[in-house]
Amino acid sequence: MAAAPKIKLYTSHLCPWAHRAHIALAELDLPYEEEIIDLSVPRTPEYLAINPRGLVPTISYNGELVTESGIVAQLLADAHPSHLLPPSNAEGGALRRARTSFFVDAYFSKVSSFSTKVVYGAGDVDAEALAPQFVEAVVKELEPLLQDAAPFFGGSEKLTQAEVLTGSFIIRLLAFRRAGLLPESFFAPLPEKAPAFWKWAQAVAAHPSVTRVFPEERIIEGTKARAAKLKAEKAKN
Ligand SMILES: N[C@@H](CCC(=O)N[C@@H](CS)C(=O)NCC(=O)O)C(=O)O
Repeated sequence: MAAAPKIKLYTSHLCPWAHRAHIALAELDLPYEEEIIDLSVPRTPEYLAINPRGLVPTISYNGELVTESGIVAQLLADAHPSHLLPPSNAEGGALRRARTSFFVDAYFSKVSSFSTKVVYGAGDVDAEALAPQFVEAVVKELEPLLQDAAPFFGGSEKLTQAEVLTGSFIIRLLAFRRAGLLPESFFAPLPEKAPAFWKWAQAVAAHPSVTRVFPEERIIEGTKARAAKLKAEKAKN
């Protein structure tokens, strides 16, 4: 067996993008060291030398620095072929990778903005007007792609790259509901109108690789603080 890679993850446990890397590492059972980057203060020159954009996550993989969560997750999946994502030269692999990418793209380009607007709009957006648009987007864009979920994407019993890339956002969606940051109107129609999505979302949010790094109270506190900051900045302009 090949030696385990030496991995260091520069992360914040509050960040959904960094959370993607944690989910992939958990699912691939890869040991890693982590360094927590405090996002509440300016980045140190040392961290800016590691990631000039100043964002988390960054991964050091056998000494090579890679940034951007989607690319970090891709590197991990490609370096460790597994149930997450087949190699492109495996039978059916290229098509499966395309289906996975399409699902992730559908979530981020067609669905996520409705909930994000409400959560970070700090009361300044009409949540009740956005809720039916969110539900409609879930029904139109995601529900058809989850018909064979078992309970994970593409008929998989185990998490896949689709969940690595969306799971941190799905678990937050449900946590924002519990915290009252998203109204019931976002969720009430889903069990009936998008039963496959609803079942999938519950399974994703309960999976140990998704819950492993998820300090819910701190995340809710941080989300409220960020929304308040954005509101104050808007009031100034
Ligand atoms: N496109 C980036 C986004 C990463 C990102 O926005 N990270 C946030 C935390 S969730 C960050 O590092 N923000 C720096 C800051 O707030 O100053 C990725 O996917 O890795």
